Amino acid sequence: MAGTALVYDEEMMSYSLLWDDPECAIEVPERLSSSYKRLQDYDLVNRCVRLPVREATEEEIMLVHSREYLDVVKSTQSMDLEELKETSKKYIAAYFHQNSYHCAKLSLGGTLQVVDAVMSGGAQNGMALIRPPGHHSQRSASNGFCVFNNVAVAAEYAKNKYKVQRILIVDWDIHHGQGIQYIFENDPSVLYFSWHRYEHGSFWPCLSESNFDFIGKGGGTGFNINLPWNQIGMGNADYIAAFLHVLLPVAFEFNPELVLVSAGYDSGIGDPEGCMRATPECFSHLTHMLMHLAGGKMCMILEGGYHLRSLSESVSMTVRTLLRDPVPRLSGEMIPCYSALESIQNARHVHSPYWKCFLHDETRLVEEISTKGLPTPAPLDADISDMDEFLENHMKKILHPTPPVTALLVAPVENTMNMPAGMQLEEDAASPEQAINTIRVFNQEQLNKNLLNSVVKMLPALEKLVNRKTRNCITLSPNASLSAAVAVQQVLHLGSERVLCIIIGDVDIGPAIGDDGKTVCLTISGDKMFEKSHSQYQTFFKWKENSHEGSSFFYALFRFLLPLVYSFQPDLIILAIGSNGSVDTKDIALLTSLLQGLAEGAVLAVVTEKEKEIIEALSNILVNCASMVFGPYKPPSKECVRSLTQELAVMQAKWRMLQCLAK
Ligand code: X5A
Ligand code: ZN
Repeated sequence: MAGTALVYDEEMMSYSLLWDDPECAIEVPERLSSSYKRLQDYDLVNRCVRLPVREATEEEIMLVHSREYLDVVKSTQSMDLEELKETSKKYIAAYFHQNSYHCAKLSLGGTLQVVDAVMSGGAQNGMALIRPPGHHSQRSASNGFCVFNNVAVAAEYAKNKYKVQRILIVDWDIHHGQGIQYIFENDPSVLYFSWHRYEHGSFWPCLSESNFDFIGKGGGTGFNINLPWNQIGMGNADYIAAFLHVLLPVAFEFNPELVLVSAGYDSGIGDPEGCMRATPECFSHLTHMLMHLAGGKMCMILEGGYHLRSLSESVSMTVRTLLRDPVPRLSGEMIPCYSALESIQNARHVHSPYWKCFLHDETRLVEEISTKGLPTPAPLDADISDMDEFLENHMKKILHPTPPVTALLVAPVENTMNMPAGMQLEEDAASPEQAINTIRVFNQEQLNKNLLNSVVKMLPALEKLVNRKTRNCITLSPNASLSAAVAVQQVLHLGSERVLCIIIGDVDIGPAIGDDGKTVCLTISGDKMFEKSHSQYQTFFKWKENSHEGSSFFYALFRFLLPLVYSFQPDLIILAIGSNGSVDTKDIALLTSLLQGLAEGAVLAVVTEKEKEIIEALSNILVNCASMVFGPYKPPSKECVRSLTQELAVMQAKWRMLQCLAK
């Protein structure tokens, strides 16, 4: 298994601001060393494949930049202080030092090193800890501390060298990467997504083309997605909603071959520029979701991030997730704010002519109120007097030891399947008396010997799952939905407080699941359902692919399933898969993999014994080494959308992440 590449070199700390300029003073060399130090403290550096930096060549720089601009930057090497100041003044929010040119070449070269590692298969994914940053830089201009546009050059480089046809750039820095936008605005092979603090145009760089209605030009129309934040204080729920309702559906429809992330962390809590409140583990979730695109080929390229502790914690969470450690549970209430919903609604509306995933929901514009000239809101986090201390406590709270076992298999001894490396076979079994006690709530006729046998083997595994002795578990059963019902009851008994149960396929359900407020049960079936009680805790929709050339399940995932799960925030997930033909194995695999981002990966998959293909696919997902290729995806059929939309209406009043219209 190819791992995670990491580029870092202290050489890129050898330039800094030489004069007084409050705007540029935040971009300090320690941004790099403190991030690296934190990675070391978490013992993450050792687990990465270290790559050396190199200087980018002139030819590489000129993939995006003009000869004239390159010569200007080059000439700063031999300038004196006054000349450096003069040159810096020609640009907006830029500064040069005699080592700027050298460091900018290392920064870009380091970026290309990660791209090479990921594209050649030397690494699955990677991160470049570099400075100067790049996303504001333009063909012939430095801007916003950026000299060369690292990510834009990386995209051109990947297109030329590896013949990549579709690249997704995700810019989660809190500033608009207008440089990247300008470079690719006509180019349909690069899909650029940026969210940014905007405040109706009053926040730097104060450009009208940063608004949601700039969607690209010519052949590139529809391939530029701007999500402006019109208020400060956006947090975890807002960022996750933006991914679920705007970026991910389009990204899956686009089906990139490579993902580049302009990974700026000024969008995190405590940052003096962004004034947002997303906590470090939010970046784990964003990373985890993006890992399902492009067969996992993803390069994280550092951009901004000016609160050293927040930056370094968020960088660490990103790298941990690239290394496939469990994703911590998100903190805070999962309710997006009104202003975030306005932005999301508007972005979806302007893109609905170009992306079929948006065709099925009502979209309309929210009236824009200009707050230009109004006083800026009071600084946030006044409630957090010491941000460093807050972050230290916060990280202690959310980070837990990784369970010693990743995946546990519960199977009859005569099971002949090939276990993937890393999967552990459950040896313990409960006594038949214990099992009978546990399942006595069931009708006697449902209790046959085979079911009893599988429950006997499942009970000790549930204990290990609840007590984090294993991260996840897969169990084979003659009747998946009955076993799941037993499991729900048992994990609640063992102390789980919020259990999500998803049943796909057969709906031969035992006693009602989900009437206690602690359980949400969702059933997905291709057939007409029997009548069953229906509430905000028990829901079902019909799903059937009408062809086998590509599936459209991603629509159900992002429009319904994941928003529901993110609202509910389960501490354990039970996924029951009965005999079915309505949801493709690949889609069940994608669902399982995405669900691992919740409940710290505590997923119990209960699969009907005869579904060999599904058992094998899920085992590979759960042992955590499969870099599966999902997709390509096609737009959903009207029929599937209809059933899902009905459920949405019932559910979204309670589960607020489902909402994607402001009013
Ligand atoms: C890379 C980055 C910010 C420039 C802010 C200027 N640049 N006010 O975050
Ligand atoms: Zn920034």
